Amino acid sequence: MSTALYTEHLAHVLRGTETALATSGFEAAVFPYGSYRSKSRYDDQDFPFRAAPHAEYVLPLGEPDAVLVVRPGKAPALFRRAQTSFWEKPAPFAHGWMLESFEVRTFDDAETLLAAVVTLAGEKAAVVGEDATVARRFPNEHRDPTAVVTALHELRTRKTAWEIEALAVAGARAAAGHRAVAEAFFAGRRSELDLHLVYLAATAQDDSETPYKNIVALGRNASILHHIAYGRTATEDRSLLVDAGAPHAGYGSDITRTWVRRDRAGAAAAWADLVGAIDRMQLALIAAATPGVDYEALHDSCHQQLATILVEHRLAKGAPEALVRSGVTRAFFPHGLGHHLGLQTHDVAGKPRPPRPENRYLRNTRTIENGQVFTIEPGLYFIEALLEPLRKTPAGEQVLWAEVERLSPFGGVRIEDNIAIVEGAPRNLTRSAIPQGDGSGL
Ligand SMILES: [Mn+2]
Repeated sequence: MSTALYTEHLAHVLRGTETALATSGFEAAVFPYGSYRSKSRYDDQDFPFRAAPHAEYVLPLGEPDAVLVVRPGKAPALFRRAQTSFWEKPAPFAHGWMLESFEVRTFDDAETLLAAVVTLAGEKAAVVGEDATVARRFPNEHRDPTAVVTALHELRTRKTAWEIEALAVAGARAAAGHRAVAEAFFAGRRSELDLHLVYLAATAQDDSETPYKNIVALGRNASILHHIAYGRTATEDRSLLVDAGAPHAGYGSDITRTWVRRDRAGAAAAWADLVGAIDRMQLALIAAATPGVDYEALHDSCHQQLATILVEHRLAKGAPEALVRSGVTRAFFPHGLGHHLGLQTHDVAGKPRPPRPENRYLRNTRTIENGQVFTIEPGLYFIEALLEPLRKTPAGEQVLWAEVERLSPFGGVRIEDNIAIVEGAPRNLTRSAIPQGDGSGL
């Protein structure tokens, strides 16, 4: 990745931070990376470390106990702890060259480090992040001031060229895992746990390093939207849903693929046809994701198109508009079309206003703009907990239950790509690295 792109990114972030400070009466910003957190006060084990996104936005260091201080017109300062423990040693920072833009100070103990942070930051510093050890050194009204936090989150909704590159690299890394899992699945019977481990090996990730817990679901388990209780035994299931990402420089990809082992004119063939229809719809929705389009309108359009697919695949009957109005499409597709993506899998500030009540799980209500990165992830599932109540209502008469029964063993389909809006057009960061189609092959 280009050093020039990062230099440009850093200048943009520092400028944005300075503006956020100036408009809210602060003269410096303090961004702690955070510390290890205990799993339980009765235990001495910690959760795997996750660095605070506000600090990572400036420098993706990923290091516990480090603190950044940003002051207008000055080089940003990085305060680090010297690594003196003989118990453990963190992985070296993979992008050491980035440190050239920082004034780096190293301290043997936490107390001296914090005192130096307070001194350099001065009396008009805003501290942004959850690290209580650092925050309590500053007056209450200086901790996470709403105006500063809101401005920084707003800034993060429009990615720099460097961030988009990082997300593309994170996507390519995840794609290698999706490819390996698909190959293992097509080669023969495997358990969900086994496929999960294939993914980790192919992406060179430890489980705690994935941006979010992998979802690996065979057969009916694909109807569990966040299935992470992996089965330990190989099954005869002909369908597989994998929702898994990978990190790069603090940024994480978020990709879902649905695969199917076809059979001759049996239910698996019908299922692959349905996956193919969802795939064509997903690509059409991506093509329609251009600046000025309201993301919630895209979500609504998805429901309209899903209704037509339900009718065409003989899962429901009647007018598509009626299937949307009566809530039938929502029983098959209960989640949102997508969310902003960045340092956080569900990135900040994607929802400046709540969605309409019928779209309650939608995480993106922004108008699409240049620089945004978001997912487009339509799905269709056979979820017992949603279909059973539907069956008992008048709207349930529009559903063709025999076909629902026949396809239920395949669980569900979700197809998720990561999209960057660049120069007025959607750029798919995912498709060139991992195909989808009807899911019956790579
Ligand atoms: Mn997602």
